[in-house]
Amino acid sequence: MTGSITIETTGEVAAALGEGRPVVALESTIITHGMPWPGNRDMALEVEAAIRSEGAVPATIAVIDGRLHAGLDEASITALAQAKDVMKLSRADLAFAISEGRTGATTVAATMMAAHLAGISVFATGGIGGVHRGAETSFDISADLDELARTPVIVVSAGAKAILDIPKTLEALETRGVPVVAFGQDEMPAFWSRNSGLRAPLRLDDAGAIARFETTRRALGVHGGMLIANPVPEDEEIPAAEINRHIEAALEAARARGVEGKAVTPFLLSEILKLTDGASLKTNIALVLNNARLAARIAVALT
Ligand code: PSU
Ligand code: MN
Repeated sequence: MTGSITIETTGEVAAALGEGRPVVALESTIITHGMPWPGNRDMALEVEAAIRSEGAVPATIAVIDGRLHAGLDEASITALAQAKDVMKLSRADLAFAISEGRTGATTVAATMMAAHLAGISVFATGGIGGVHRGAETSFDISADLDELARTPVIVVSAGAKAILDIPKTLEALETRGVPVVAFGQDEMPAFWSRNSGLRAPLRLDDAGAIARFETTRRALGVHGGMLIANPVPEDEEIPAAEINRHIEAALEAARARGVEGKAVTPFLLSEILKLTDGASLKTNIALVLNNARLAARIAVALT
């Protein structure tokens, strides 16, 4: 049997897509696996409000009881933020959750797939998955990187999470032909902090320039997505030297407990939350909000 999947949208999302108005996709793994309740629900709702206040429509992506949604109402977001046993879905298992009637949160990779299917070309998140430290032995490289190479969606992030190997992540993106654009600075940001010590491959300073780059890529027939690396606001960052100590401790805890596979990223994020006494969560929320605002401005500039 072949056919197409019905995407459930809210009236707000359906109307915007139908009229060609700007829409910004949002992922849900950050809600279910990235932050604890109730901060996760507050973050999800604040991010939606930030997108609306910039003149775009938010579409949070998730699979609920086997149905793929692009746009969730407040009650559904609240339910998802408290739900137990939610799958973490990437390219490998998005269809599995649908065929088995399961509930799953979408990672960057699965959110890009769903956004593209729904006709949404801009997506805001916190940090993408990438090449993990020690990947030369663990082979742990996020499917987010291959998705960026193949699916035409602009992903607005605060860079790759600093728990990763950022130089190797940049190399892997370069190999795959994914443009990485730092926003408003020369340096690649590192999620909780504005600095990584690495120069970003490209730099642009306003949403209009990003939209022009995207339309030029399309005109050239270049396939695939692009990554915008938007530094966290200065007054909300955790300086690199400070967060790096906690990252080292969290990585050590993960090794000691033998945490593997899909569990690695959620485990590290929750360890760092404990080690920083909640400061990492405050910064995480601030950077997602900052990315949502920029994504909305890019979506507006594209229409
Ligand atoms: N950024 C966050 N919190 C998260 C993630 C990113 O601030 O929870 C999620 C994203 O959904 C990303 C995923 O796609 O982590 C990467 O997981 P993995 O390394 O297992 O591919
Ligand atoms: Mn992995």
